[in-house]
Amino acid sequence: MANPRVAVLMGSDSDLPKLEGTFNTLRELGLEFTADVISAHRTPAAAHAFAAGAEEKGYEVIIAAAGGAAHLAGVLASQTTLPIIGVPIPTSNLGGLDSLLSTVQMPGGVPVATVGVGSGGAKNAAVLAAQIIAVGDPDLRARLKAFKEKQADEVAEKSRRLKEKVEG
Ligand code: RP5
Repeated sequence: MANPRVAVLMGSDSDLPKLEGTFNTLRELGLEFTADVISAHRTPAAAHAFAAGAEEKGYEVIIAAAGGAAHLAGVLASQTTLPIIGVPIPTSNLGGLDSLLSTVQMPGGVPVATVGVGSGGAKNAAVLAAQIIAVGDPDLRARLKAFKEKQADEVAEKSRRLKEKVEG
């Protein structure tokens, strides 16, 4: 993409299927992004280097997804003042509570904006990234408003169908 404003990093390629909602929503909102695998534990030097150079490359927000001992978002947050959104990946051993606590429990002064575990969280990471960037981008703010209106319309349609089915 020509002008990526969001970097989506994941601790392993095994996380990719859980991030479908992130990528689809970034596309829907017209936000350009890059995606890569960087591990806080297996490639710590790459994690430090990416975060330290991200601002200079033009990124405005970093989304960091990891599971288990999920330290990627926190390690990135230690090296940059860009906003970091942490996505805790669901795990088969502990259900993602491990990922959630590892991502969210940051020490004071080094925040990670942590979204929920699961598909809602993956989608919300993209929406939150857009909302952060939209503070200085009226066009993106308009796209976000349209996105939320579409969501509301979909609920109204579900309500109509449900009433028809249940009430007759
Ligand atoms: C984390 O360890 C990754 O984010 C992934 O969720 C988990 C397992 O990684 P793999 O063993 O599947 O590569 O760092």
